[in-house]
Amino acid sequence: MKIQPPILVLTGAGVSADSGVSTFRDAGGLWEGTRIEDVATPEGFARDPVKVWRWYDERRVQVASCEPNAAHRAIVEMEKTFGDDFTLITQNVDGLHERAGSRAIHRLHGSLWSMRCTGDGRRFEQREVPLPSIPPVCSECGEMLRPDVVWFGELLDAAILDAAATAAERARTVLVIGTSGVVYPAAMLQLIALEHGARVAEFNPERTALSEIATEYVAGRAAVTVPSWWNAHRPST
Ligand code: BJW
Repeated sequence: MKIQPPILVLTGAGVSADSGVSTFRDAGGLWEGTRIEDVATPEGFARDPVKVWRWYDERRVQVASCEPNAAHRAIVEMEKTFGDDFTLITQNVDGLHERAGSRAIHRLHGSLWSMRCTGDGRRFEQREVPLPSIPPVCSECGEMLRPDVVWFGELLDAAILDAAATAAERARTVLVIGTSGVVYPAAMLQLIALEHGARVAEFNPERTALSEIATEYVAGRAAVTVPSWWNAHRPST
């Protein structure tokens, strides 16, 4: 498959798996032994904010000890090569793309490193791990803070989603890396790109619904397959 700009890269938890960050739905993943309704819905947070905060803080501690891998770094090279003709859209909240050096990122599902006031909506960056107190409270109004992530049943930021949909419509080449593709509206983006005639390459050790309709399916771990694909397809200088 020839690489043609504009390029769009869509990533999910699998891109960080080789960094030691757990995925959600794989065996041994984050949700094994946990009820999704308890930790990934606003209702679960309303029922037991302390439990939810402990769960997120454990993830923050885990991710803080992980480093970006060769897939994250290859994506940075793509951005440097294609400039404005490159877009990265991630479902991940771990911040590893940013730590690798990616700059133009649309984060669909928020960030582990930001918290939001349940009273006035104010956002706070918080990188300290573990959190000094659980649940954290707003320094301005004293209300409880919540993780600044998007849970099931919540709307994604409209501007981010619009920008993502536009990038999917414009893209000629799309790389879909490490996502099960079962969560909407994120999973719609690869379908929009295909409908608009983009060539889509999927990178995943397991086949997904996308594998059947993608232009190319690359089996294997992202930290191996993505740099190797990029080396084979990067424009020669
Ligand atoms: C490797 C690897 C290696 C392993 N290398 N790969 C239309 C149809 C049906 C339902 C809906 C719909 N529209 C909306 C919905 C409802 C819902 C939804 O999608 N439900 C489905 C699950 C049925 N969506 C929503 O509620 C969204 N809101 C919304 O649409 O609002 C409007 C609305 C509301 C209600 C009704 C209708 C409309 C919000 C979704 C928010 C998702 N949030 C989460 C949590 C974020 C915070 C946190 O991180 O805790 O986002 S859920 C979780 O799933 C997280 C992830 O970003 C997301 C996707 O997971 P991902 O990244 O794909 O991970 P895994 O674990 O699933 O897969 C990992 C993959 O990696 C696997 O394939 C492995 O094989 C692979 N892998 N090792 C490469 N080394």
